[in-house]
Amino acid sequence: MKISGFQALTLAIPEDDPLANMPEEEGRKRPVVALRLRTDSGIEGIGITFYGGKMTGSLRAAVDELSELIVGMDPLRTEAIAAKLRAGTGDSCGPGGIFTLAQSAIDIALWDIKGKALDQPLWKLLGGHRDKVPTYASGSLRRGLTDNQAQRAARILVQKGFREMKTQMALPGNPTPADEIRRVRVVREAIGPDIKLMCDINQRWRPEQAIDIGSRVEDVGLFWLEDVTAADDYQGLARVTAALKTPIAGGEYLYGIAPFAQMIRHHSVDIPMIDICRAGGVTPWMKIAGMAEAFNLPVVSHVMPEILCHLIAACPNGLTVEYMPWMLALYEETPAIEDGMLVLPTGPGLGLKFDEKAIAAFTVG
Ligand code: SMN
Ligand code: MG
Repeated sequence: MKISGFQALTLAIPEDDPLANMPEEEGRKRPVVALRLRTDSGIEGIGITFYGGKMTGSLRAAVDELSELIVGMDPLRTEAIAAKLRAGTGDSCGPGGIFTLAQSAIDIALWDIKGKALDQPLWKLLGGHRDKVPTYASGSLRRGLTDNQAQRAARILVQKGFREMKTQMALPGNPTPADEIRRVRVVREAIGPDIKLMCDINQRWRPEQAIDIGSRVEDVGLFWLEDVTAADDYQGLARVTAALKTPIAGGEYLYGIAPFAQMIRHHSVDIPMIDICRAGGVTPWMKIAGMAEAFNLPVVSHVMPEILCHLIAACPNGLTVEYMPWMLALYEETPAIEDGMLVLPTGPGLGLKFDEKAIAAFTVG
């Protein structure tokens, strides 16, 4: 089998909140780059990547340029293709950034092709540890909401059957520690003691703030506190991780494989979170998960549950899938949630088909 061609598309997806209907800003769109990778056997693989803001045009150009390089290659040889991509940039595109983001769309599409060629769903090809995985609602309980809105949204998520959900601290404006603490307490109050609650800081605290506020919310029983300080401050993160009983998660901002070795070596986090786009695709994502497994650490996914459910289900140390619904509208069907668990698809590859009407409506270039 050979790669015979490709089509990349730039899409703008409405930024709605299908889980709790609490959109941040009505009418705003989220830019992503979609890829169809075609083969001479008629099998087509799909991939996605995104920046989230400006430079989406540059990312699209990178996906086009890198995809051109691999036409004629065997799509099953993912490592040979990775080497070709790196060589194609003169081996000097840096360890991360736009290269790994673009590579990710290609690598995801290659694994979709592998699954389709072997007529097996991706989660089985990668190890098939489980056919159902825990999942948590994400994207609704944002820091910009009022306490009341956050409580209302949290109750909606519980009513919808979610057993796990993520909120945020590092509130906008000039919050006092008391304001921060109040937010997680009111959300906990709304959902009761049995729902797993995570909280994301998105790198907005200093280590000292994280230790101060984190220690004052230990009794809330957070399942994890995420990205409490700058993602590459491995020692600062380690200080927070050592100081708090609450598990610390982080890693979504790291590019490629090697930074995770630093993060793990410094005991910076209890729970590595791996972003597939920044990692560079399925192949490096699984390598990072294996590295964490060797250090007795669980791993969690970041966004795109329709794709990441395969990876979390495949590995023995996959903890839970972030159910961030941003891109679900791109597909005809996405994995169902039953009793708070994501049910893995049985179709080959990713088990996803683009909804062509939606794709046409979202295409901007
Ligand atoms: C997040 C950050 C950037 C894009 C999407 C989501 C957030 C999360 O940190 O973990 O959900
Ligand atoms: Mg996060």
